Amino acid sequence: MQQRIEETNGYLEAIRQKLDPKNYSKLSTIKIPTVHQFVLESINLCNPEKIFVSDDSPEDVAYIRRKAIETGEEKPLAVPNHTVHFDGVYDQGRDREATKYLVPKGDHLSKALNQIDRDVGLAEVKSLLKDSMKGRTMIVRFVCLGPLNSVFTILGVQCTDSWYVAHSEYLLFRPGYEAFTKAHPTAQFLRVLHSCGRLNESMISVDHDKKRVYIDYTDGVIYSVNTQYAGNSVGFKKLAFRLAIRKANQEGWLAEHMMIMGVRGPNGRKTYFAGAFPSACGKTSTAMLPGETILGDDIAYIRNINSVARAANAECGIFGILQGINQKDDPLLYKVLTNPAEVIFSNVLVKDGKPYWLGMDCELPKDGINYTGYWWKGKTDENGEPIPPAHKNARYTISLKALENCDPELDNPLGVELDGIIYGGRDSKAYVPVQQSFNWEHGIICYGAALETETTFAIIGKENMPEINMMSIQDFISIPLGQNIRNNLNFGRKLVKQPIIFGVNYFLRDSTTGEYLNSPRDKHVWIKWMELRVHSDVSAIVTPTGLIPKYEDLHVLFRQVLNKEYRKEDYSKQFTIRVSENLDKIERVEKFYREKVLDTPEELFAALNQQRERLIEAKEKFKMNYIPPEYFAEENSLK
Ligand code: SPV
Ligand code: MN
Repeated sequence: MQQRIEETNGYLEAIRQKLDPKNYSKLSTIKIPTVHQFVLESINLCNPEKIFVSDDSPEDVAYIRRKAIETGEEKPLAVPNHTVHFDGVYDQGRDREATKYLVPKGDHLSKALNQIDRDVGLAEVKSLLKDSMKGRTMIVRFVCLGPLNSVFTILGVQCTDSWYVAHSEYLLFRPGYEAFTKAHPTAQFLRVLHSCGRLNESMISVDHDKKRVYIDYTDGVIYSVNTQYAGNSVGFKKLAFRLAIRKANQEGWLAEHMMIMGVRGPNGRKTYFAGAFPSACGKTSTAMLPGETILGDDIAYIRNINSVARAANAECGIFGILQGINQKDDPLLYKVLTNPAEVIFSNVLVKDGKPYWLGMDCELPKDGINYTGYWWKGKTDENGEPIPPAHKNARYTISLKALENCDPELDNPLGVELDGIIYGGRDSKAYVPVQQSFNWEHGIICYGAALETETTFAIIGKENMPEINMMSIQDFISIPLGQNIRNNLNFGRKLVKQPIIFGVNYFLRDSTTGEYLNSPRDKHVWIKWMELRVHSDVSAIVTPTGLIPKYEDLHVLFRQVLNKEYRKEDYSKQFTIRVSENLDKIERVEKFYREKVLDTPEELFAALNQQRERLIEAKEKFKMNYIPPEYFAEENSLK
């Protein structure tokens, strides 16, 4: 104890030389020596001219907002409280190549994960961070992931030289300063050190070839440098998520890339679902379906509380994709994006103080300012390719509470009881639009672990490449992949009441014309069907890949939810079981887990094998490769 106090004094004493009395006082109110140590080491490494410690007071929040504009990291737009931020041309998404785990000697991560020797990586990233804040201010911010004062709470501290990053965090995370001041000196917390690196006159990071995002899971620290894109720089989003997955693994809970929503059923009933979808596969748009409530759109913590699965949102805001958002399909979000609630737009087209994005259902201006600077229709990049007016991955950052349909349980320290879990990929060929698993194990393995998707613009690199994205956390997982499957299997086995697992696929295409078989709005019908299934209000048809809806039930729901006449032939096409495509999928999944994952549980191969056998049996029985849903029998009776 004596030694710890001396150490505390040592760090604080050294910090005192570098901070003005006001900022020093904010920091010294916190009694956690490791906080002081982290701040001091960050100062010593990055060498900022000034240090600003935010205590989350309204003045501090307003100051951060003002500085973001004063420095030019954000520009005000015509609507009050709206700003725009631009990221560099090479910094428009999460950067898989630049993002690596620091692996200490003797430790092994799955081959599928990008990694580097810890000593080598630390030396590299620290050399890039050296003096990176010279002449600038380092902002120290405290956040709370999950509701405050809750079993879900994880504390975090970030040192960054970006006012935009600090501002975004106010919208995205619950304030953590007060919790830090009350925490025990030995409290555990996550740490993020970020620097934009060298900036050009437009305040954009220029050294993109030296972009590095390194995750030191040994010490719970994230280093991010020469990048501004929020997915790489707002450390508490996807980067801390990786550390949360590790913590969850050690402590027996689940940290998931999932939205959480309340779905209304008959007689005022509300049922909570969590849903995992890879980036840009419909996660946020599902969570925001009109008439339902949104509790989270990206990261869910799920715990076993009294043998029931309960979920909380790690965040309290949204960093969402703008492409395709319009007044007709997204009325509530559109309202927030056009009214004076606080919004940070990024990588949109700006003309006369108004933001524009792709698919917003209005004519876009012929010129303006975008992520490439001044833009005009016909502007091309260095390869002669036309530059779109706004980037596909243009985003908005808002607080969830700005939305009228924000769920009232957002800050409930006990989270909400989960009745359903959804896995959704981007699969043009095999899986039907919605199906229910036979049981927990089948759902975890055949929908979760087998989740495949085609790559999208949310990640830098080639689009439309099929790949396995286990439970949609492949990009974020920092524990052996097989272990993650085992954790999920075990989590369910300890529950008295297991959530029902569903698989959805919004991207199924016609096998001959290549056209999508569903409209984006159909997902609302699927979710209402899932809600009814959770309560055993409708029966289902048993197919080799899962339980699918009956035509009659969907017909009613299409009428109720979308006021649309649902045609039998559309149902038949959408819910036809495509045997060879499903067998190919099983092959790919099996190959991935045999070749890339060393610790795959045998149960995974067994469950895939059973699915294969069911498919082959059906093919032989009906003597066809495409089996329409009418060929399969209804489950015997309601559960
Ligand atoms: C995603 O891409 O999954 C996002 C945005 O939610 S990012 O912060 O980039 O991860
Ligand atoms: Mn996400």
